[in-house]
Amino acid sequence: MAMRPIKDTPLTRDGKVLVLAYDHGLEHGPVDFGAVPESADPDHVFEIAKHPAVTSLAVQKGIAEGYYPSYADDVTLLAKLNGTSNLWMGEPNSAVNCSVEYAAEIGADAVGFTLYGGANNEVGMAEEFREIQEAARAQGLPVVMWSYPRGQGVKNDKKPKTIAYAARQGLELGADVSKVKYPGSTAAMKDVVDMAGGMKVIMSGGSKRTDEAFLSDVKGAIDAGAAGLAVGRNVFQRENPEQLLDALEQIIFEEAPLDTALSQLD
Ligand code: FBP
Repeated sequence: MAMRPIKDTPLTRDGKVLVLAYDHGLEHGPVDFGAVPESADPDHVFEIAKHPAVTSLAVQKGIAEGYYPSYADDVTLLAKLNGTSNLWMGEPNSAVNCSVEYAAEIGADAVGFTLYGGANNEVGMAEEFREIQEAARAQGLPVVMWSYPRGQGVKNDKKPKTIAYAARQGLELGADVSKVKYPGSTAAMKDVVDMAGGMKVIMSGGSKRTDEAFLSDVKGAIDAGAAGLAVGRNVFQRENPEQLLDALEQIIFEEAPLDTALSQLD
């Protein structure tokens, strides 16, 4: 199936995507930096993002404003335009905290937006997405949807059919890339990709697990036709993130077998 024509740079390399996600300080809080304390320092993660496997770094506005100027020559910026904290205990919802125009002004090459399908405020988030998607088209910036069914309308957000629906929401609402949870197998991920009509689907990294467990999910997603991955904790919670990025580069860009990628790791 033909991929929809989004420009091959800056968000992609050879049509593939590896987003290094670093919005966890807002979304989850300091707990995500406990395993590797340096990871609380944005400079540490911007340095990791210079790895050639990383096609963009996703951050919130404040991190982009404060740190991106020093890395603009080496890192592609994906500005996350909405976000929420773990302190919020209501239905899943996400405040828009940056406009497309301001993101472009501070150097963004692409924009990202979380849609919680199934949440009480899904309608509001979808309307915000409309504004963002149309403004991004006007600026020529690709749009990545964090498509996460969650909330009162969703009994099980890991169900393959729910994840396929999430990818389809991205296609229907005009995203260039939808980032979805991995449904647990290559066959289920293939159904998700098939439902996306040629829009790029990328797998969400999830909480940190062993090298083998994580890379085998990534390999399963790539074998299913996913365009790549958005990953945070499985990279910055490792003592040697570069080594894991080497392995991801082999799986995503070189289509290497899992064993080959695993054999490079300590
Ligand atoms: P991870 O690879 O760490 O899961 O990061 C990807 C991401 O989408 C982040 O952008 C975001 O902060 C986080 O996952 C959301 O995780 P959760 O689904 O646990 O709220």
